Amino acid sequence: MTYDLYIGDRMFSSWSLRGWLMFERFGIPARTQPVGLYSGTMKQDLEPLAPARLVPVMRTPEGTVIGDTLAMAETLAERHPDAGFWPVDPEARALARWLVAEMHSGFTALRGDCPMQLHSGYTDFTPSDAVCADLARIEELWSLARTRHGPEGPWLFGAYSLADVFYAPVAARIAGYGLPVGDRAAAYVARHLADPAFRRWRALGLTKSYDPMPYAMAVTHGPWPGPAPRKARAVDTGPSENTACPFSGKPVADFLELDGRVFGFCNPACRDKTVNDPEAWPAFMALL
Ligand SMILES: N[C@@H](CCC(=O)N[C@@H](CS)C(=O)NCC(=O)O)C(=O)O
Repeated sequence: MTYDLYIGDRMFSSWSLRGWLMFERFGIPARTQPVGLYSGTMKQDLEPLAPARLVPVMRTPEGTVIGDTLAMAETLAERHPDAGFWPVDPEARALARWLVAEMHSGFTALRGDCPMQLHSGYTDFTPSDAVCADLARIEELWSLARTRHGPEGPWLFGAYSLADVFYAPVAARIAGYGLPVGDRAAAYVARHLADPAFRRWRALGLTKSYDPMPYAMAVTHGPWPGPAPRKARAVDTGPSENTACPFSGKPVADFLELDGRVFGFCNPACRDKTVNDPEAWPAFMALL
């Protein structure tokens, strides 16, 4: 028995990213179940989870359904007290809760004007005064946490915590829209984009294409501002260096090429997420 986690489209669903990081980043196994945020199936996908009406939603191994990221975070922290969800120090923990709560209920200008998209980097987006005010407040909170409780970083309270989970999509917005922040905040944003879990989420998201693109904006698009993935491509045939898929252990049937070497996977989904960012996948990198 394990948890089930219901999520929306990875490229755009900021709350789903938070829900997924709660499991992925703290080593809690979960089966991920897609919900059709843009395909029109959301209502029926969520029907068995009533009264849930938004994503993410989780179901515990015992069958309890919990919606809303704040409730999910507290439930997971309570059920897995040794996983490190919250900082250990009570003062740090109190501030971390404050940061999470303020994120959950605030920054409406940033959230409204800059919907999360993990596809590309916008190069000429001009933030409104209200967005700049949100950014100033976010920098104030980040700086407070770092100065008091996480001076060595790289995360807000030193070690990765729920506070970082809740600000990961904020970092993605700052990067994706090229929003102006100071050096310390920019370094924290870059740390999120380089985080292997965040890269896995994006690599999975890139396996799905959209036409039209949700939230498309009439601004100039550049490359995604995170670390450039190593260049891999899908190829039609093997043979591959490996006979078993690095993810499932099943026989290989789909192939990619990286640096002139061919590797195999048990299905196109395993291959494509790896093509999108090979270094995000430790099981694949172990083959190299
Ligand atoms: N307060 C909720 C927010 C969840 C949320 O707004 N999710 C969005 C996707 S990122 C959603 O389900 N939108 C669908 C809709 O509004 O119909 C949480 O913390 O989980």
